[in-house]
Amino acid sequence: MIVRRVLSAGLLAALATASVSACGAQSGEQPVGKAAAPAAASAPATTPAAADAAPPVAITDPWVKTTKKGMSAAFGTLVNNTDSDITVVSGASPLSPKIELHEVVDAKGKMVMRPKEGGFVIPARGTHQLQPGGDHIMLMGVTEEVKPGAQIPFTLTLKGGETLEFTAVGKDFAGGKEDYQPGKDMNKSHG
Ligand SMILES: [Cu+2]
Repeated sequence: MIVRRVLSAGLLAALATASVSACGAQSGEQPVGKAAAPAAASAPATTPAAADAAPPVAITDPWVKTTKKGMSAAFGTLVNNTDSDITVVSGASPLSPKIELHEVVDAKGKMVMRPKEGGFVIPARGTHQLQPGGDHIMLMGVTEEVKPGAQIPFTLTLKGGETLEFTAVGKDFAGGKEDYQPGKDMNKSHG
């Protein structure tokens, strides 16, 4: 009996030693694990499965310029996650019965905005910026005041008939006072 107890104690000691060794080995392997992690994290972005999971088109940081009523504009960064160009042909929002896709052009030294012929083209695997002084979603007749933080739903329609729905946030913006100047391009053809 006594001998067996001694043996048991010896086994326990051996097991304890083995555990410590195992812990030491694990912590020693950690740098390898950390090195492997970024590779594993970046891998999904290039796999077909992840590409299928990503929405074909999206918009990041969408916002609407605050206004009492009348005209305003919505901005954001359009993102194309596909291998083909995507064209946005129209926009809609309950905030404004009439919405146009606008660009800002230099007309004899004066920046004016006008409907963008053909809509917004988002290049394959690229982005298209909508920003003050550039392309924007023009709200022609805002029906209610847009305050900072307001949540405004929008729907953009793509050339193929698909839609992109998003919510833009009301945001104060002092600049971007482009003159609205109906030009020759201003007709019913795109309405
Ligand atoms: Cu405009």
